Amino acid sequence: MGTLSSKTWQKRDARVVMLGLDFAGKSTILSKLKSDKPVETSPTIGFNVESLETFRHLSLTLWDVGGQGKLRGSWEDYLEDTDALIFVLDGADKTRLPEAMAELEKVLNNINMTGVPVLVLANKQELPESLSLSELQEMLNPEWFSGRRWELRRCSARTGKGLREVLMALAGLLKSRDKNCCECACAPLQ
Ligand SMILES: Nc1nc2c(ncn2[C@@H]2O[C@H](COP(=O)(O)OP(=O)(O)OP(=O)(O)O)[C@@H](O)[C@H]2O)c(=O)[nH]1
Ligand SMILES: [Mg+2]
Repeated sequence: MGTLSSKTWQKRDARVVMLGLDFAGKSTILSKLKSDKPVETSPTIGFNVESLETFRHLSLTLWDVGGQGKLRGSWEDYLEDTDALIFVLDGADKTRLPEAMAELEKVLNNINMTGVPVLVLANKQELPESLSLSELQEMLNPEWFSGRRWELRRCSARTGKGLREVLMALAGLLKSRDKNCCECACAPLQ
């Protein structure tokens, strides 16, 4: 029988905050990650929080915060001691993407977000009108990501497509902040 070093068994807990405009699909993502069952959501007032056990002995506490305009003022209250941010876009709603990008910029400029890795998630990818990775990448200003690791990914919380990769990306972002990104369509900007 092989032996495993204590480091291998060491469990890591990470605090991850998920933000994005209302209707982007944050709560659907959280539910799908937790139970893999189809869910009906209603707009989140306040937050939902779940503990998730993932692979590589990584456990997450994932905070899903309501994204309606009147609630966004409270987003900064969730950013302290955050290990990673997931910012969810409705990748099929072109008209609201500029608003989403403006909110993302605000969050990234928060003092508590300095150096914090970011996963930008374009949800609803199964919809035919959803934007491609390259179209989305053009909307992201590289300067926002200076000094942090980040990835851009597409997923569908409805079908579950891409969600396993979301967890893998998160694990990678959390594991090493200085390792070069290799799995996403975009390179992290230093
Ligand atoms: N087509 C499609 N619809 C989705 C997907 N994910 C979520 N939705 C739908 O989008 C709507 C909003 O989803 P929520 O998860 O409640 O959105 P939210 O980001 O939590 O919204 P707030 O709580 O208001 O911030 C619901 O009708 C979901 O069923 C997806 O991948 N594809
Ligand atoms: Mg919600």
